[in-house]
Amino acid sequence: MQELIQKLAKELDETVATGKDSLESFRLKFISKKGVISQLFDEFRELSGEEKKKVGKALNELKQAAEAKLKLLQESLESNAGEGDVSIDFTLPSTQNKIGNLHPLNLTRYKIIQIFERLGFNVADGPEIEDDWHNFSALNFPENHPAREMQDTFFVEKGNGEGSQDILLRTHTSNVQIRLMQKQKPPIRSIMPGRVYRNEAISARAHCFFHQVEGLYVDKNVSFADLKQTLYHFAKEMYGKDIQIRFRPSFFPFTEPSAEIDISCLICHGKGCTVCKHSGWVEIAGSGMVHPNVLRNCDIDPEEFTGFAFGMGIERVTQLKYRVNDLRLYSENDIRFLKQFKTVM
Ligand code: 2NL
Repeated sequence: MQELIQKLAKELDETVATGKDSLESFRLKFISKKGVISQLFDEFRELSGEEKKKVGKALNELKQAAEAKLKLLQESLESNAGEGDVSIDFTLPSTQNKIGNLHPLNLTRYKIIQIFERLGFNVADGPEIEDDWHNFSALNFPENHPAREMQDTFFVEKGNGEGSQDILLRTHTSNVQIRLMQKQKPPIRSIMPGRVYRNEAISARAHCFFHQVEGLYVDKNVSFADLKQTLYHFAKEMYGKDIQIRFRPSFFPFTEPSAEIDISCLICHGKGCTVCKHSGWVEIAGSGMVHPNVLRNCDIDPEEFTGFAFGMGIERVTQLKYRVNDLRLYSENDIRFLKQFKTVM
């Protein structure tokens, strides 16, 4: 029995607990009613007086040592809680950082800005909530123009018709050009990208907000030839050198003469398809020579200076470049749509 006590004392000494399970098996083996120490006490009771003297002390020491060890193991396990218990599998693949990409409208906007910056245009910005004068009157819109109706424009505040003006969500970025011409005299060569608002029912082809880039070049001797060459250069940079463009006479209150700009259809290369409605051409921008009244409204003498201006929809330019066939996709935040532009640029 003495030998067994010694052997158990050694084993007890060497025990380390690596978790709740090993602590429990230690308890079962040494401390519990059916454990080895309890068994030894049963056997001890059967021994003769002489023999009891020999092993009694050692057996009591073993029991105390076992109880002390259990306490020690419990404490060390508690202080390591959350560490010793958690097993980390270093062979698992790491969590991937998902890298996003630019929104297609931003891709197009940056591309447009890049093209015009190389031609010496800078970027100007202005308010989206605007007064009637900067959005309509200064741009030579007549008093009764339909764009000034509630059906077409979102009004924020109604003016009283005397001192105060209507306040509205801008319907184009031309308000920025007006503000620029008021504070900066020619030469002016700027583009104005930004969000604009129209009171439209939302569908695949119309939305109540969209994005525009307008451009303005005012200086001495700016001609329609400058306008044509600038936009031809833009079309080639945007869609490739084989693109063709054409100017169609049009009307805007703020330009005279005015022209709509078409590019040759990128889908069918002029043969005729549903995108170009079998005409071979698709509209990309509006343009013209700045109306003398607009220059006068900004205190620029139309006898001394002339200018051209143009405006294009960023959604439209994007649609033709990447064949997006529904305007709503741009603002639905559907990741399946957005991530398709990852490889662009
Ligand atoms: C279109 C047409 C256009 C302009 C915008 C402009 C601005 C000033 C003076 C004269 Cl301050 N013109 N902007 C000129 C012609 C067309 O936009 O269809 N945009 C999507």
